[in-house]
Amino acid sequence: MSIKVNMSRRDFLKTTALQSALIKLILSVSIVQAQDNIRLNQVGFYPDAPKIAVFADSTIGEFHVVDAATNEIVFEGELNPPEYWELSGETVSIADFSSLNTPGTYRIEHDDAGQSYTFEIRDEILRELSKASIKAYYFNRASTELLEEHAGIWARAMGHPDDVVYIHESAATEQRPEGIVISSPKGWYDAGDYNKYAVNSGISTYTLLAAYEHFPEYYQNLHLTIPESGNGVPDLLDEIRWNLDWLLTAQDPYDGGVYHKVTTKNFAAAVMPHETNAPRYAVMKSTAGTLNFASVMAAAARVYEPYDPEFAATALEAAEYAWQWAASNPEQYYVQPPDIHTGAYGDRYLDDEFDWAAAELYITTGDEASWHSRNFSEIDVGIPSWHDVRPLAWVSLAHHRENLTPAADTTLIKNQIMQQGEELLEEYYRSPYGITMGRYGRSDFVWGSNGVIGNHSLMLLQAYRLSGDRDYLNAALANMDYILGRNATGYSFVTGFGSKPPMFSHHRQSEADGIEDPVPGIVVGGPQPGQQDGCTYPNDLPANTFLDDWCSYSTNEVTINWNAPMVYLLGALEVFK
Ligand code: G3I
Ligand code: 9MR
Repeated sequence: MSIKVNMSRRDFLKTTALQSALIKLILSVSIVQAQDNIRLNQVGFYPDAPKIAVFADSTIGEFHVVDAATNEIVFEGELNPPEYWELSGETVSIADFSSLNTPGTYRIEHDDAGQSYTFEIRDEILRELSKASIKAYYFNRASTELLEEHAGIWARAMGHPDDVVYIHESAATEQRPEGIVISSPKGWYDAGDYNKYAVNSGISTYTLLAAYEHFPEYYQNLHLTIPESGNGVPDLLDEIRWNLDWLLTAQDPYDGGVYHKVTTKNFAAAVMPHETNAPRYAVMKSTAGTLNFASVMAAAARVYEPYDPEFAATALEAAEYAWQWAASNPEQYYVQPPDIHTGAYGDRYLDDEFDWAAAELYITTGDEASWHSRNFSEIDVGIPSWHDVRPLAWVSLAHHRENLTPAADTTLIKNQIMQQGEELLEEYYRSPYGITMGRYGRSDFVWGSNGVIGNHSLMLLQAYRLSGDRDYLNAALANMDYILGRNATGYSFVTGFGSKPPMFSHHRQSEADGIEDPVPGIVVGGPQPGQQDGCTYPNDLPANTFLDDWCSYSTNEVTINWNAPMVYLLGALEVFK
């Protein structure tokens, strides 16, 4: 661009300002693009752990790592040969700078690709995120106001007292006919929506209980600044209790069956919780909801025993009552009534729910009848999800293997976990991104794919805990890198963490509160090609179909069951790093 010599000073200044703005714009655009093309954990790395960035666009040649404060080159390396990943349609190359282990703040540079976001190397790098991922549950509490001293700028009024919940026609019994009122307060909102679902509560609450059960000392020292902090009970258990208290109210005291959900008839508009006052209903008792309840209560009975034996006894009794109901009603599949339009969590295959509940009851009570009620030598492992809870039975059995009665086959238990771990590890070695997503092909990229990778990691960590082989741990850590930016979209998928986090998640509170930053510590659903919401996506590749937009509830919503494995993973990484 040239400047005309005969222009006035004012015009000259204007032109120069324009030019420099243009130059800045061009520079910033190219930096943004470059940052998007170098995918790495945008939060950072533990000093002694593997450190990897992934370059898009078939990049080759040398890269270097630069100290962000001094601009000094502290590491030089060569990109690995590019490889094609069919699930993202990209050819990517890995930059490995694992041997850089001096704490500091850095960025990566490459002559063609430009520079990455800055990141840190330090001890306890995931500690704040570990806390925030649990605090997310506090932010989703129903039936309470969030005070500024706990919630900061996200303080809000109480929503959904749920002391008036109507028995829906589908749930009517002689003792509790249609339209009578029960009280069913507390609990966490499921997700971006404000309803409470027993099935999804099952896996979510269990996974948090497992985090505590497996790493009690870590959580005894993790302070979350919630209303119960300082009451002598670890904050994580206080938070879980909020949901257990709700779940207990979802059991029909007359027969032990559990309502599938407490819900409005339709999804609320994008308003704050206290701005919705549509009636709430307890809808149909289901075998799936009841068995999830039984499993969680049986596990809770163990975990709360040292802190509140009375509650532990109540939980166990409730679990056994639920089990009995399910045994006499094994095929009450959830059917969405015609006037109810909220989440269905429908599941027509319930063997896994029976397996899981039997395992939890057996572990807690030592009653061999529970073990023998299922044929464990025929039960697979797999990856946990709200509709496949078999693996959770194995997770609990493996953790308790040394205290089981002789009926249990501890070799089988160990082999099952290790086989699952090895299956995932193969993909970690093979994957162009160095992650386990893609082990089960396109089907890893379903609605809630970030929950899928979280649960891959949960299983990898069980294999690590049994074998001590750090490759399993490193694979789980790599999956956390994926969540925090080493993925095909270039986003860190957790609100409030990383340089490019989601800002417009499908979370009603975050959408409605008028605060720029969404409620932090929440992982969004993640890429998947279904496009069930009808939004306009840039492409339909499984690992790339993602939109940071309120519109995108199929990729950008949040839920308690996707955060839970992330909570577990973060705690485990902070313990084992
Ligand atoms: O199981 C099939 C699998 O066999 C098939 O290969 C695959 C191909 O698409 O689909 C699988 O089913 C998917 C199912 O989840 C299980 O993963 C469906 O396509 C998919 O549409 C379905 O999505 C569920 C979604 O609700 C819609 O029902 C999500 O898992 C579930 O997390 C989500 O849950 C919602 C609640 O209903 C309401 N609250 C928010 C929450 C999160 O969005
Ligand atoms: O907001 C709802 C979200 O929480 C659910 O997961 C999703 C799928 O069941 O549905 C969303 O609600 C949408 C509804 O299904 C269709 N109309 C638009 C709603 C979102 O604004």
